[in-house]
Amino acid sequence: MGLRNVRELGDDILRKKSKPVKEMTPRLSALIDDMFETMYSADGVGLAAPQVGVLKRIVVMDVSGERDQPIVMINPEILETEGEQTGSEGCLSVPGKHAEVKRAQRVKVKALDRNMVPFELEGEDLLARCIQHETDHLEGIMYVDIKTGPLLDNGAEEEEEGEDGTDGPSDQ
Ligand code: GNR
Ligand code: NI
Repeated sequence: MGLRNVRELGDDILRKKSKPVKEMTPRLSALIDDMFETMYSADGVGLAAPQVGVLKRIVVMDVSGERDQPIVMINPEILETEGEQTGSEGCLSVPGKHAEVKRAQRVKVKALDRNMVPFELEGEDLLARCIQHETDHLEGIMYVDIKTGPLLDNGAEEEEEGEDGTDGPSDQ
C-alpha cells in the first residue's frame, strides 16, 4: 500500500490515451489499492490511472462521502447518456481550482471489476459526472478543455482546511 504522486496539469502524461487492461496482475491490484488510498487521502471522489502516471484504463471512484462505496472500473465504456447537468467540477490534477462543466445527467457504463468480471452501472448527478470526468482522463481530456465557465480558485477555507476537518488559521 502507498500513496502515489498525482500528476498535475501541464504534465504530458495527462494528455495521452490510456491502454486497455488485458489481465489482472498483482502489480495492477496493488495499483488499484494505492489509487483508492491516494483518492481518499486527497478527499477526491474519483481517480484515473493516468493521474498517477500509469497509462492504463483503470478508474476508482467513491461518491458516497462515507468512503464505503468503492467502485473500480477497468476498460469502462459509456453505453448511453441522457439529459444534461451543469455544475461545479474539480480535479486532483488541477489543485485548488474549479469550474462549471456541462455533462450528461445520467449515464450507463459497462466495465470490468477488479476481478475482470463485467458489470454495468447506471449513475446520475455526481456519479454520472464522475464517470464522465474519469472516462475523459483515459482519453487525455481534462475538464478545463470543456468547461463552460471561468476557472475559479477554491475558497481559502477549503484550501486551509486541516486533515482533521477543522478550519485552518483564521485571517483575523
Ligand atoms: O475529487 C473530484 N471531484 C469531482 C467533482 C466533480 C466532478 C468530478 C470530480 S472528480 C475529482 C477527482 C479527480 O480528479 N478525478 O479524476
Ligand atoms: Ni480529474
